[in-house]
Amino acid sequence: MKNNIIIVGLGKTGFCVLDYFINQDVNIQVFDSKTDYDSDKIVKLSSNRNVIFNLGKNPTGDEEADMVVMSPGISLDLEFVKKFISRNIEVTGEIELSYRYGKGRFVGITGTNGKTTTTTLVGDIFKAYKSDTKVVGNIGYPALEQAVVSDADTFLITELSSFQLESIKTFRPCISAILNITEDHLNRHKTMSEYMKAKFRIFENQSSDEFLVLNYDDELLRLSQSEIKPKIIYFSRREILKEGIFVENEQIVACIGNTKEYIMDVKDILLLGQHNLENVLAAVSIAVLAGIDKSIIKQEVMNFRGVEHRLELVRTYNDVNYINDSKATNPDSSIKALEAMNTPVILIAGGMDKQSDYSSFIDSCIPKVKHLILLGETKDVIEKTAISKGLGNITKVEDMKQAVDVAFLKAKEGDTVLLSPACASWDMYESFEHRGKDFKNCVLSL
Ligand code: UMA
Ligand code: ADP
Repeated sequence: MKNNIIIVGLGKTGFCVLDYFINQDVNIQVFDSKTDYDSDKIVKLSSNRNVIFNLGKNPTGDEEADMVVMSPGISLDLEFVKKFISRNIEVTGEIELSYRYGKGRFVGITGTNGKTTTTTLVGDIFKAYKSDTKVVGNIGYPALEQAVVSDADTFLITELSSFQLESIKTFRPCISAILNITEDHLNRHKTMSEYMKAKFRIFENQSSDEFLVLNYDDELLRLSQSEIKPKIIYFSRREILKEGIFVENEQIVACIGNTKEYIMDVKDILLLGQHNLENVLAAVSIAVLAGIDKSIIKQEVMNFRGVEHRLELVRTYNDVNYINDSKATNPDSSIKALEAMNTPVILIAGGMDKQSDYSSFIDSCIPKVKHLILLGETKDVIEKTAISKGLGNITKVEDMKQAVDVAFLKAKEGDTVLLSPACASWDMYESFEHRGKDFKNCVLSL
């Protein structure tokens, strides 16, 4: 009898999983709660007799199935998922399948913030060392399509979200890294402890000859080696460690076993902000543990200019810097953006409500933000927190154009206009990229 595969969600992940199974001897049912699909694509795929599309609905949980592959954006708490699980049907995700059906050496990178920046830099370093390296995962390229065409020694540098880690079973990176943990995605994970539990799954299958890279400066990540199988290697920008990757006399140093090696000067990093120093330290740690020569590491870090929508300088106009940090989708990332600013700031913030607490974010605004411009679903709740803490210079607006126009009027020579929303974009935009592009267009047309 043929296996019955159910794919839930037809975004990037769903299409990739469908591509994988479509040429196999299995029956596939695809579900997506949305109806507005590119019908030509669906019609073409429907000509494969082993696929049935169920658009405009989720499964009920009563369908015949041997495996259910969920997209990461869909909660595992939904009733139909519980029903499948109670019937002992495997509910899994695309990251698990890439490990199970693919080849290659996975390097897994997670954390609340800095994943894409770090993953991109690690990718650059590894590609300079081994040109067949692939960069995949939450960064926007499902891992499965690359893993199934990789060789056993190909590196797959994989950005992993808590959503993706929630559905792994045997996935096992040779090196894993957790960059930091702060509050995010509580609308999905409900509590910080559930969110952390999902993140910590990244190392659950690693063995004692494999590595877990952790941020020593993040108290939530000072884990005890006795409770964890992989060897922990810490990085720190604040402290000199007995073993690990750290900063000493403004130099990045790697101290592993009995070997202490100078890697590069901190001043040669082009990225803004202390948080980016942490991202560089994490990337250097991973590269050192993979045995990559320090000259390659240094050269790639020195060439790295960051990723679009992360503290990206759009334009200097009338001696005011306009910076796009649209990827700041939670309070901590915007706090870090503000810490990296050394001028007065006109801040544009607000977006989709993820039930975050904005108190610390407002505390960080107080010394630097001379005017706060709020838009999106969270504008009232952020305003309330700001007023309760005495931050009064606030304008609420309806769209990005108005936000940029107000910012332009408020900004004086030497100031910075910063879009760093502290919220996701989905209340007004398709994605944070779409929001960032809107900001850039408004700024460029000033
Ligand atoms: N859907 C249903 N039923 C539901 C809810 C949604 O069928 O009950 C459908 C939607 O109609 C949609 C599909 O599910 O068609 C979307 O699935 P998805 O949200 O998992 O999106 P993908 O396109 O598969 O993208 C996912 C990641 N998205 C999320 O985790 C939300 C992408 O990360 C990732 O790049 C991609 O897989 C490839 O791995 C994006 C993201 O925002 C960038 N990630 C979050 C973040 O970084 O904060 C975690
Ligand atoms: P992620 O992929 O985890 O969302 P990104 O590298 O895309 O991370 O950066 C997202 C946002 O977080 C950006 O606004 C960036 O300025 C900020 N950020 C980047 N690295 C860090 C870090 N290590 N700690 C806190 N915030 C960070």
